[in-house]
Amino acid sequence: RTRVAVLISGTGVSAEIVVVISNRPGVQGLKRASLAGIQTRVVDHKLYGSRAEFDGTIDRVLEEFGVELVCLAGFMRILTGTFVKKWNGMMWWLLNIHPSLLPSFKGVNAQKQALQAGVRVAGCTVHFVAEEVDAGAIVVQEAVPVLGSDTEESLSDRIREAEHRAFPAALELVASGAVRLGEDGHIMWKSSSQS
Ligand code: 3YE
Repeated sequence: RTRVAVLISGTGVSAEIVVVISNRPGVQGLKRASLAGIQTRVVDHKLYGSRAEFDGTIDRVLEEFGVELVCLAGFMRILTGTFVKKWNGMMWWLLNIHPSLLPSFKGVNAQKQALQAGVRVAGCTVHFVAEEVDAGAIVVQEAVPVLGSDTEESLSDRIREAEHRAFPAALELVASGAVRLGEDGHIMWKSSSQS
């Protein structure tokens, strides 16, 4: 089975995980991981003088745990090109979940952006991490309706439920080898697993 690490900044998500790493101490996702018997580490970005040192420390924790697949699940830091190149190469994989149907509404407050744009369909996207934020190859998307009565909170809740299905689905596709990142940065589907 593929050894998975999850990086969080808040509540995180559930999966088959060898370590959960947070850049914020004391967040709910760390408590949930501990309760589930999963090892946790805090790498507090505030204690590092540069992004390279912060990413270097995360890199060492991932190596220590023999991680093969890294999931960014509500992790709010931009990763350096060096880190992305190593972990999103041919040997290891780096996935992010974003609360919009990319390429719409990149960046922070995607749900608020969707409400302000007046779209009737929102959703989430699991993508391979490229150096450019929220621009990597898409693995899974799930759509949800936007209701006339929606607030940022109610829409975020609906999108989060979709995320809890989309992230495990994407993990399975990547860990099983059904889908991989091609040399050109595009998705490659193993023949017959196209869905
Ligand atoms: N890094 C790269 N490419 C990606 N990180 C994430 C996705 C992704 C990535 O596709 N290279 C907003 C982060 C956006 C932001 O400006 N963050 C600040 C810190 C803000 C805070 O700590 O609250 C920063 O300086 O990094 C994960 C999602 C990133 C979301």
